[in-house]
Amino acid sequence: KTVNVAVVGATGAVGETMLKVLAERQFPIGKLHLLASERSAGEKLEYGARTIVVEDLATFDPTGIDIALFSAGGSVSKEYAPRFAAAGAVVIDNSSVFRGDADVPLVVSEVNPEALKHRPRGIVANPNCSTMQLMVALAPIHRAVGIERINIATYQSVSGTGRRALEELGRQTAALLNFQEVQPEVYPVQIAFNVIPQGGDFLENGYTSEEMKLVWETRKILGDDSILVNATVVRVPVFYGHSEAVHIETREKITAAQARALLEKAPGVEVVDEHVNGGYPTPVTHASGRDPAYVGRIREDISHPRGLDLWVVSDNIRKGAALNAVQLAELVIAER
Ligand code: A2P
Ligand code: 11C
Repeated sequence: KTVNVAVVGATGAVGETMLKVLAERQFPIGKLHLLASERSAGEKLEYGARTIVVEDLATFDPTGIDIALFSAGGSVSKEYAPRFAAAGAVVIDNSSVFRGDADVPLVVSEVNPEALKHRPRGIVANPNCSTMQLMVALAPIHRAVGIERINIATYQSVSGTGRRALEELGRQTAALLNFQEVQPEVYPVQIAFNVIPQGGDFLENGYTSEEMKLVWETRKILGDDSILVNATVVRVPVFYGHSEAVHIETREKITAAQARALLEKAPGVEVVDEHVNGGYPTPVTHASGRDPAYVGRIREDISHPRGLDLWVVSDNIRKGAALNAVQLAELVIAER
C-alpha cells in the first residue's frame, strides 16, 4: 500500500535531502507533491526517475495527503501545518514552533519512538539538529546510569541556517582568497575563516535561542526535567555536519570502556575512537552525507569523579533533519 506525501519546503537545503532520503529508503510513495513559495513554483525537481513540478503552497489543496514533511520555516509551519492536519495528514514538522507544546510529541526515532503514538493534533515535531545527534549519543548512557548535567559546546555548520548561508560561506571564501572585501548578509559577522559564538537570537538570560533549544528539547525527549544543560552554540565555516564537545556528569559512575561498549551497540551510533592521529570523526571525513551520529574522544573527565567526555559529529541535514523526519514517517506508516 502506498501513501501520498507532501514535502513542504522541497527546494530548501533540508527539503532537497528529504527527497534523497525518501528515494534511498524506497519510501512507499503514491502521489508526491513538492511545495514551496510562489517564488519557486513551476521549477522542476528530480525524485528518483520522476521529474516533479514544484507547486505553490499558498494555493495547494491538502486533501488526500497522508504524510506531510514540513521544512519551510516556523511561520509557514504555524500557518499551514494545522491545515494539513485538519485535512487528514500526519504532519512531521521540522520547525521549532510546536516543539514545546505538550500535545505535540518531539521524537528521535531511536530514542523515544513510543511518544509518536500520542499526537492529538496530528502533528509530530522533529527535534533541532544539534539536539538530535546529542540524544542519539546520550540516551543509552542516560538509560544506563542517569545523566545529571550536560555541558556542551557546539561547532555548527552553515547548512543548519539554510541555502542562503551555504552560498554565503562559498561566496565569502572565494572572495577572500581573491583579496576582495566581503559584506556579511546572513550572519552578523564574516563566517569564512572565522567562528561565531551565536546561533539564533539572543534571549533575556544571555543565552541564544539555539542554546536554549538544547535545554528544553533534551528534557522533553529524555522525559526528565531534572537534567541540567549548559550550552554554547558556535557557528563554524563548515558546510555540512555539526560537531559537539560534550561533557556529562552522570548519577552513577560509568567508565570510558563501559560507555564505549554501550555506544557500540546503540542504534544510530557509530563509534570512531582510536587514540591515534585522525582516529576520531570529523564532519568532512565521516559525517557529511552519511546517516549515523559518530562518537569519538570518549574519556573519563579528569576534573570530576562522575564526568565523561565525548565528541559527537553528525550530518545536521540528514539525521539532524531530513533522515529523522523520514524515519518518523516510516514509524507512522508501520502503525497501519
Ligand atoms: P522557496 O524556494 O520558494 O523560497 P532554506 O531553509 O534552505 O532556505 O529553505 C527554505 C524552504 O522553505 C524553501 O523550499 C523555500 O521555498 C520554502 N519557503 C520559504 N518561505 C515559504 C513560504 N512562504 N511558503 C512556502 N514555502 C516557503
Ligand atoms: C542551526 N540548529 O544549525 C539550527 C537549524 O530549530 O530546527 C535548525 C533550527 C531548528 O542553525
